[in-house]
Amino acid sequence: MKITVLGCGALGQLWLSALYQQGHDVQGWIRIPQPFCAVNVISPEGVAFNRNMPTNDPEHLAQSELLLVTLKAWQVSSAVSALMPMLNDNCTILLLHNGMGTVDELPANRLAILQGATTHAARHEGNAIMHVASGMTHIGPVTPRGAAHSALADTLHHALPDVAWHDNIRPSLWNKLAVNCVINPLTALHECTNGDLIAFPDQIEQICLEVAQVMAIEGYEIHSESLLSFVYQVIDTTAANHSSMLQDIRHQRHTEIDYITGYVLRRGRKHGLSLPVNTRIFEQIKRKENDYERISS
Ligand code: KPL
Repeated sequence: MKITVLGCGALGQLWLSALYQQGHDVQGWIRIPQPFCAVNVISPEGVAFNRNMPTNDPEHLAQSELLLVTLKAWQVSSAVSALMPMLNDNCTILLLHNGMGTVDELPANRLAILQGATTHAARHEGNAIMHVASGMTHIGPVTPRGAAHSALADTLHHALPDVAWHDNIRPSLWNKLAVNCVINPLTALHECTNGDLIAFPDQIEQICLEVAQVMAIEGYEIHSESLLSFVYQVIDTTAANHSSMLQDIRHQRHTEIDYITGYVLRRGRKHGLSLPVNTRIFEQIKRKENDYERISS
């Protein structure tokens, strides 16, 4: 399959290496064009993949059957909108990022768009990407034309298992969103690992209750206790992780808060819900972000 991977960070390199090793014709796409990008991934078993992969070939992009988007949520709409006119009608776009709401920011288009949520954990260590833990990727359509693309789950599963297809992906996206609403801002505010969050059960419960309220009013069958136990399960399985938001704050990068807690607040506001706990957390993260973004601008 001819594939372009947009974004060559940790998750992008993971997919580039996995798809290449599965025999796909794959290139990367990066913001500042270069003839190639160095892909250097160490598997959970310690096996290294090290190779220069081609990047930013417009002909390859025009013929791609899949555009796999591994950017941060806030980078998605401008980067994907810029590439859309160059894609062929049969190209499927798969968005893999934390949070929700990016698909609503894309211009009206003719393309099949899928979104996914993944639990693979990968992080930069020096020049290498450590694939710290294998995980599960759930994908499914977020535009009507996406519904016909379930076979893609098999293709991706062979490259980087496990991948599961969902005709209705939204419940999985909301469950992951709830996890990110708890773990990401709390680890950034308390400056702790995911596992250390068990010291803050009240905050965890209050965040979950509010997210469950929004989910229920949006029409998802949800019990706040099962959401809470799902969140604790992820806290447990990722206990040693430094969440992506904690890393973003530590490196003074823009965070994904607008698409995580911010998305829940926007949906809640639409239904007239006030969500005081998530509102306060959103403002605390924004304040941290604004502090360093103001200094650097
Ligand atoms: O998605 C994550 C992130 O850090 O962004 C979790 C699931 C919280 C794992 O750290």
